[in-house]
Amino acid sequence: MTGNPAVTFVDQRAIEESNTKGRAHLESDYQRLGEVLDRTGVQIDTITRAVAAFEVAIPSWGVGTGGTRFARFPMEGEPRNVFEKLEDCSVIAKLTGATPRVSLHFPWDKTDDLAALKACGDELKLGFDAVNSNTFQDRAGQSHSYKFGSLTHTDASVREQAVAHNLECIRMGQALGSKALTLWIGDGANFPGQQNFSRAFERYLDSASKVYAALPADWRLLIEHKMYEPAFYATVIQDWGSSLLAAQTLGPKAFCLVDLGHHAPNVNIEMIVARLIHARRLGGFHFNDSKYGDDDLDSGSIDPYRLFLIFNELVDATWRKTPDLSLAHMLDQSHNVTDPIESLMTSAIELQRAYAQSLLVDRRALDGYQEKNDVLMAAQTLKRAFTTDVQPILQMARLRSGAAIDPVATYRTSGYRAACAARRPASKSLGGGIV
Ligand code: LRH
Ligand code: MN
Repeated sequence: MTGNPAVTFVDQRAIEESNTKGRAHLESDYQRLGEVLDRTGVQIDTITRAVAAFEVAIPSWGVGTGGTRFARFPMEGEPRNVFEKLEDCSVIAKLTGATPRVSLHFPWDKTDDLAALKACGDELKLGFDAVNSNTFQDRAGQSHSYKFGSLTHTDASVREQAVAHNLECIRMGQALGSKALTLWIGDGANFPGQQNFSRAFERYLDSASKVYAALPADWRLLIEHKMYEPAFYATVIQDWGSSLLAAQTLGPKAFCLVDLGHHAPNVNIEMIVARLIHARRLGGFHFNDSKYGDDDLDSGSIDPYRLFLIFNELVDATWRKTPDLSLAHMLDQSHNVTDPIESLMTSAIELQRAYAQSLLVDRRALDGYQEKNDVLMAAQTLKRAFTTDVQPILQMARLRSGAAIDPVATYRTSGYRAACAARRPASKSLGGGIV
């Protein structure tokens, strides 16, 4: 791994050097916030420890420049294979201290040498979170097309091909130490009449039960619903209801994964989260933000209050002692106009911000206001937490875990991107598409 810019350009020395500049201001900001929170009975170090323990997985497909169906504008030093993607992920992990695992996508990250990939992860201190299958694209040499669906295709041989691919993903994930398979399929219809909704759902359950049966004992299946795209009239797993029905039908290892961008604008996602927690079937998230469709924008960049309200439901569930709530937090974003490393770092931090603010909610007071229908004070109790500037807590959590007080400044000073540009010839592909 010598000459690996992730190791040479972004090392502990570079981080400590940049932290020296910001440490003094941070300590006084932190002390001041500590005094303010102390007045409300909150120990600032308790929040900082919780934030430092918060982890979110990086999508391997997010470190390359993303695009739309119209175009993709590659940037210099793009990762060309899964090994270079891991290098970039390790830079994000070192500078934020919050992203120790990577979520891979097959066959985009397929390699013949899984042992080398595992060794690369170990060398870069990266683990492997949920693996993602892909039966929404055809690839060279594939016997059957997924044009009219995959796990729900009317042709059994196409369904078998899709099931086999998912079993292959489980096998590869096992070799890497992953413990979950994220199952998102684009199957659906573009026109009324094109598909029988019930038969398609039954075919889904039948195929998914074969994938479920292949899950190792300690694995989970994360079912990801999506309102539309690539199907533009009906999607087989279109909403949380279809996902929950499927999870409850498949078995106790099946859970629902909530991708924030997979809902119509203004849908109350925090309510969906509360319902899936009630059903004991909330398995995890694909965090991003959006204004219109599945825009896959940076988390917290459009509607940070919505992100806060989602974390508020998670913290409230813990407050209400909801049993065995273990969630797979992952980012799922497409970076079309920013440096993906910078976007993924700031997005991980926006999740920590929403989490820290949710921990500041005075839940005893909130319970009281809700019981007494003191609507205004109930709403104000949430707003007070959301409007608390927790920046010193986020920075102190990074400083205390050996990460960078200011990850973006440290990254830019490191010259990592330029080093990658010198080492990784620019990719020629200008076509459209998310990767
Ligand atoms: C579908 C999705 C899914 C991934 C893909 C890259 O929109 O959110 O999670 O497989 O994006
Ligand atoms: Mn997703």
